[in-house]
Amino acid sequence: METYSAFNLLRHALSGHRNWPASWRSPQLKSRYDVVIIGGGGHGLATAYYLAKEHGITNVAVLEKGWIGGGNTGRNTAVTRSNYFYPESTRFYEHSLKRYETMGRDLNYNIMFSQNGIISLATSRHDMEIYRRWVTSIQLQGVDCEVLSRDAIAEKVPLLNVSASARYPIYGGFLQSRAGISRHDAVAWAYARAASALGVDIVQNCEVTGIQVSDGSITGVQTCLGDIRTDKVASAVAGHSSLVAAMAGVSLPIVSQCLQAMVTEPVKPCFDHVVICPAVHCYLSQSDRGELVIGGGADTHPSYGQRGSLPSTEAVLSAVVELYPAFSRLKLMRQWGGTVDIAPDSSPIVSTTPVTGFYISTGWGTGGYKAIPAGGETLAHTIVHDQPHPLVEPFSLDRFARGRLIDEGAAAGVAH
Ligand code: FAD
Ligand code: PYC
Repeated sequence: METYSAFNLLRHALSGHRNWPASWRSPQLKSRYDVVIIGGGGHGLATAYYLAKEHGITNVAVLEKGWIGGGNTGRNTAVTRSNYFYPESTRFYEHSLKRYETMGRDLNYNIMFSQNGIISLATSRHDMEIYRRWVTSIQLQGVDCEVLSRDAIAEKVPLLNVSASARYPIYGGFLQSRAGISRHDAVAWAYARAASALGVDIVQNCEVTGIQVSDGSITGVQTCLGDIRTDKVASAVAGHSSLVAAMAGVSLPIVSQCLQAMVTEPVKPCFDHVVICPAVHCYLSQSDRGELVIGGGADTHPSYGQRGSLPSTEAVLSAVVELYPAFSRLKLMRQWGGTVDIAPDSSPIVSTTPVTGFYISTGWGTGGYKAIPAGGETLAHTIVHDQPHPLVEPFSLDRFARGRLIDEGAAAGVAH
């Protein structure tokens, strides 16, 4: 397997980019694996990588019904941050953010991670009160975060309408400066290449159609390419989690909804940070290509559609032009959607299940891109030990029976 080196880059550039080798193998499906992972998004691929890298388990298949990274991993807006409200969430997402900070080196892949910071806007005095407590809670975890005055925000985001007569008056906000954005496809490709190099089979166009359970334990899966025997199956299928878990007889408290995003025509650099305004459900960043990347809230009805409704598009764009009047002159170039998996407390579920050998990674909702490294690492540990990794012990499925919910509705605020 070829790695990216200056020499190879030059060699392929001079030979017209015609002979790039495949980054991962296209293996034949085997009839038996030690672990089968359903879903070739970031979480499935990262789990496979950590199984091989950290635990030496390489007889692993990642089965993807479409193409890898074709689900939410290739459809998100790549915001990566750890400014969550509850300590267990901040701890988990901070671990993930640290993994993002070294991912380029760890996987020898340029994921184009720009840590330009995220600013959350307050549009009322009450928002500011909450933000002050929120920042204190984050700082107590040793994570970078600071309250910003309205003037400080005006300086950092000059195109924001901070006038007192604005429809959404700005009272201030808070900043996490280590937050950032990266190239989402690169994260999927980096994990795929590294996992494949360690022996993991990544099989695309392979839909799982059934899960075999005998006496409460996993015995295999059925796929459109044939049956596989295995004792361990992990589901990492985002918005399709309830459907896949039902194949094993497991019921999940997950609602699938469409979340959309859109980009404008490219313009010169004018927007340095990710800026999020939870009160009006809208966030923006500027891509390296110059496009403004815009997103908002999920559609309010459950759906497996990957397009998003026009009322949601209209709501987010009307908020954008109120907050940034200059952007009303930009043309919208593209819009798309993904099916997100939302748990009642807006927190993830990384867990064993009542079926022995069946594990789930779901509930990532509108915020699981940032969680890919930590999600993969902790799910791999959970699969190997049949016990949750300490970082995800609070995020087990049984929390819904125990009533130990971790309500991150506010921290996931812009989109849930
Ligand atoms: P996915 O990437 O969706 O992968 C699941 C895979 O499972 C899919 O490829 C699918 O084809 C496959 N699959 C499904 N059923 C089967 C089957 N039966 N057999 C085989 N394969 C199957 N998160 C952030 O942190 N920051 C953001 O800025 C952000 N913005 C977002 C914006 C949008 C518009 C959307 C839609 C999401 C956003 N998210 C964001 C959320 C984030 O994208 C997801 O939480 C994350 O990508 C989930 O990764 P995953 O690997 O679990 O799922
Ligand atoms: O999780 O930070 C996030 C996010 C921002 C936009 C969508 N999700």
